[in-house]
Amino acid sequence: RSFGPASTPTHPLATAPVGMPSHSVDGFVREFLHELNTNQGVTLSRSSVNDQYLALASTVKNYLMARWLETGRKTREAKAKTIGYLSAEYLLGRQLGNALLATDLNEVASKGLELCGLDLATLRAQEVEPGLGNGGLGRLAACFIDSLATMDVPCIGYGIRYEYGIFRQTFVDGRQVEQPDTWLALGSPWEFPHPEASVQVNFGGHTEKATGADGKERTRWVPAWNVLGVPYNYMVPGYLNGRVNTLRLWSAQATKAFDLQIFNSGDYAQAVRAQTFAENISKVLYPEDSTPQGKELRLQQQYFFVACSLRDFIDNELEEDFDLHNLPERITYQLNDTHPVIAVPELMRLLIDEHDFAWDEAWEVTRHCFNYTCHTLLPEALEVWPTELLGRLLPRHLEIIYQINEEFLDDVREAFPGDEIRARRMSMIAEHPERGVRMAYLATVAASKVNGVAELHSQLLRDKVLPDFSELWPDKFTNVTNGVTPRRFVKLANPRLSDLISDAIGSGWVTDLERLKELEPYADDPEFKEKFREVKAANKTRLTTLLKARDGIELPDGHLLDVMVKRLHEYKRQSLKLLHIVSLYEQVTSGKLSASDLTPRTVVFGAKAAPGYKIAKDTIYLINKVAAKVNAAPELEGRLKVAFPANYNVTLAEELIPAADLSEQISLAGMEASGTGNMKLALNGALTIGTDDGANVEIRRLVGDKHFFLFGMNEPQVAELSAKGYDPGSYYQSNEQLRSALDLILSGHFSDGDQHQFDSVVFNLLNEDRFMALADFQSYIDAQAKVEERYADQEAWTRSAILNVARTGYFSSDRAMRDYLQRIWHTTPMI
Ligand code: F58
Repeated sequence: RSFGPASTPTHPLATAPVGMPSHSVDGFVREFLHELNTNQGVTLSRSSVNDQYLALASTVKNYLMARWLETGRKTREAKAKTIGYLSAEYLLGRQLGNALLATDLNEVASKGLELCGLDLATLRAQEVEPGLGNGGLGRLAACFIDSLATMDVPCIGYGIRYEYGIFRQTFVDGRQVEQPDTWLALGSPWEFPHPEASVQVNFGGHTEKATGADGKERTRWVPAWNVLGVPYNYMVPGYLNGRVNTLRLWSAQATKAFDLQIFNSGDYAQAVRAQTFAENISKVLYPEDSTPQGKELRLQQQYFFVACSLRDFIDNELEEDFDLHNLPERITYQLNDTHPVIAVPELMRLLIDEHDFAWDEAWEVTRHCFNYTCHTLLPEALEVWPTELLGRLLPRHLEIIYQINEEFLDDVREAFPGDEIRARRMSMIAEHPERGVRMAYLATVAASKVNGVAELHSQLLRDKVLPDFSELWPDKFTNVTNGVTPRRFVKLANPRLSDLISDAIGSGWVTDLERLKELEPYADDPEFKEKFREVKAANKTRLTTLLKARDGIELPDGHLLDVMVKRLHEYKRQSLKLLHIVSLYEQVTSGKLSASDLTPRTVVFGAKAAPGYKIAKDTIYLINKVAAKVNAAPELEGRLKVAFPANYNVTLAEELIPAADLSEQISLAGMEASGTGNMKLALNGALTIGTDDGANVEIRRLVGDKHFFLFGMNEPQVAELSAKGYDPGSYYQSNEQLRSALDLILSGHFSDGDQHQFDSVVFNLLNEDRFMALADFQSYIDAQAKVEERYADQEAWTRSAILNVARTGYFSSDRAMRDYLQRIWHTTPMI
């Protein structure tokens, strides 16, 4: 630990606050050209677009720098409580646009660049987004840190600097093919590496008992190998408020131990392999989005970033003489799902083994430091680490977990005397199919608060996933419905709508989204409605231009844009949407339905499948095959079109969402924890067709039944059908429209005559259909008919769309953060 100069500085500039470049166009141009020359080493006339982008990024960083440094100083001085957000994923999206927005530099930059003969949009398009997350969970973390910075709350986001983020999806003959995401290849201007502040992380080995000089027996962990965690800092700017928080991502590097091995063994090649081995830890993001793979490397990743993060705060953020008994006053760790839960035994180990705490003292501190957010209901998504693996990789942690479990089960037995079955049920150690640690139970026991991410989800979490725990500790459980940042997903993504809103109600909504309510009267204002439609139409044109250039996709004019964007998963039921499309195609091509009766509609899919998830990948293939037929059918020309641009990511979301008319949120009730795409689409004026699931429930309550197309079974009905025995075949038999659609797929029509190409998808639907797509089919079709009816009345549709915007301000991540502050973190903003 050594910060600052060795002796007191005497130069006046050495203690002066860092200056900020001027906000004038001239000042900006000077700064930009300076960066181009000194950072990129090129003149403007010889610079590439990448040089220009990198210089622009540096320029914008310079504007944020003084604020960043000042934020750190202010927070340390105030000894304010910090939120330590522990997340294995941050799906950040591009940084430049957000940084320009946060510093109010858009206009200055655009004018300055124009004077240099450059175009801001071209430079922005050069940025490769950091895709360090799979989907909703990772994007939520990114929204939350944006909101905390904007609300002036001290927060450090901790995570992993994956060298390769979520794979780049390509389609080869309609099948998904994954390419590595080389997001760092063209430079990474937003990060600040600090190799000098690296942290050593140990693994493996064994534990020993040793008696110290004081006669006390202590446990010593004798690890077998270690790696270094190198911190990379990223700025997290608040919106126009001068606060810049930090996101600290850890990168794994080989330690000196490996150098020593090179020296000793003389086997250079072997030693370099050891180095590669260490660096593997932060090499790649696991692309599984709902069933965690019990892979050793994944556990290494989890412990790696958590160990670095805990050490970092204690060693670098707290005062040197800080009494760790008071740790909960200075930090509260939010566990983003179970991925960072190994932090619980790690903090216990630090306190007991390295800071000489007694067990009870350590537990007292630990249980006040952590809170846990659960993001799922699928049983297969709950992490269980085999004790064999945990014990081999982290022997001391496994001992600590066993002891936490023992003491916890003593409490259970005391609360429920004689109920041994309950104690076994609640044990953190599962015995089947193999002995393993149930990370969700460990998290629940250690956390002060446990929350779900939407009302329905939190209720099901209490009643179905963790019922014994909620009975024991009813007050531990709470709900915080998710939210999304209006900066990125409205202001940045939809500038036209943002201007229209601000012209009507002022610009306060950007940081106070409930003010969108003030738009309600405009839903009946013909002039506003006309402008609202113009905004949608212009956003569709923007999307059309992009998709043409990006994917060679032609979007027809004037269609209802029907959007289903999310990871490909059976429970999300892309197959149900597909059955709708196939059914329309089948009816029109067989002459049962006249194409002129269809509302002109373009369905846009965006979805990545986990690389090892066969049915999901086959569904992608089927969507592409159906799209090819639909798009080539002359009868459907101008009436129905299916577009599936590859590689849906945050950047594409920002283009698609503002153009959408209809938002598809069609998961089986009780399966989607919350959803956040549903919120983004509603806020951008799309109407939802959705089930009573996740946050859809709350969206519908807020926008009103008339402005939401509800269909399908609700959760109790699903449970009832399931209990009584679900038979998908009976729906196939009894529903002619459904049967014709499925038969058409089975006939090989979409697979060049191959009748078995899509067996995995279709047979699964017919025989198992775990997520009951067939049961909800008719209800979905009926709801789509209502969509078409409403869309035919453009005045009514626009009214509903405006009311969706006006009534969904609740879904700001600022509100979610306020809820966490009040109900979970018990702290307040610094101002
Ligand atoms: C998502 N989970 C939920 N998990 O599915 C979604 O309903 C919710 O809105 C969102 O979290 C935010 O709360 C999710 O994205 C993952 O991607 C995990 C990645 C690692 C393996 C397990 C799933």
